[in-house]
Amino acid sequence: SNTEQGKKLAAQAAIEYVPAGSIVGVGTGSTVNYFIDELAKIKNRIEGAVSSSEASTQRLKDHGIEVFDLNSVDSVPVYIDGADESNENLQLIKGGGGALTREKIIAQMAKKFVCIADETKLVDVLGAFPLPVEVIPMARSMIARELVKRGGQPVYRDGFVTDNGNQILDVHNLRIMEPAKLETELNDLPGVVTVGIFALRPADVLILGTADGDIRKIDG
Ligand code: DER
Repeated sequence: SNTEQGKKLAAQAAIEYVPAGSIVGVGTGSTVNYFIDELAKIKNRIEGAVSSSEASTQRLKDHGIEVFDLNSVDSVPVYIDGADESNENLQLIKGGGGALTREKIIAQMAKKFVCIADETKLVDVLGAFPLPVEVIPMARSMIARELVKRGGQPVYRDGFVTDNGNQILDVHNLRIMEPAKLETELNDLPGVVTVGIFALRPADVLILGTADGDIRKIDG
């Protein structure tokens, strides 16, 4: 499909941001899976990777790429990850794949966060994609009520447990006009582990693959 083509193009273009000899930060999702396959072609030029999910870790290992514990590195030169939505300011909605917490941890460490996506992910206003919020199980209903107060329609991702043993609320019906403000507000609620808004630390570069076979780059 056109979006798969766009994802692959963006993933291929991201390789140029990988410094030789580096430990590469790797995100999660179908677009990142294309990136991992591209990274494997240059694996003798890199030291290894740090990963935001068990799924990406397994894929990297299957390609013979060494995966390091994040605690064993003191910096991450580049982090490559997808997004569910991005606005023009490279503020993102992430977490569709449920890996938002570890993704946000590595993004925080990364010197350069390169987001890869097909062009359909670029939107004017964030929120058409339901906002993932990772929560401590006992706080789920309390946080859901807080989200309703803010105009959201939270849906429990029933049966899903994150790599960290927590649960996810997907919040529908939000139009996020001030992403950093909402991220900060929700961060402060007891029981919220991670908010799938990446605005306080947005991407540095957004690479979009288009349906007609081009790529478009937006610098933060
Ligand atoms: O869950 C995530 O944050 C993923 O990065 C997601 O936002 C993008 O997944 P996709 O590349 O499969 O669309």
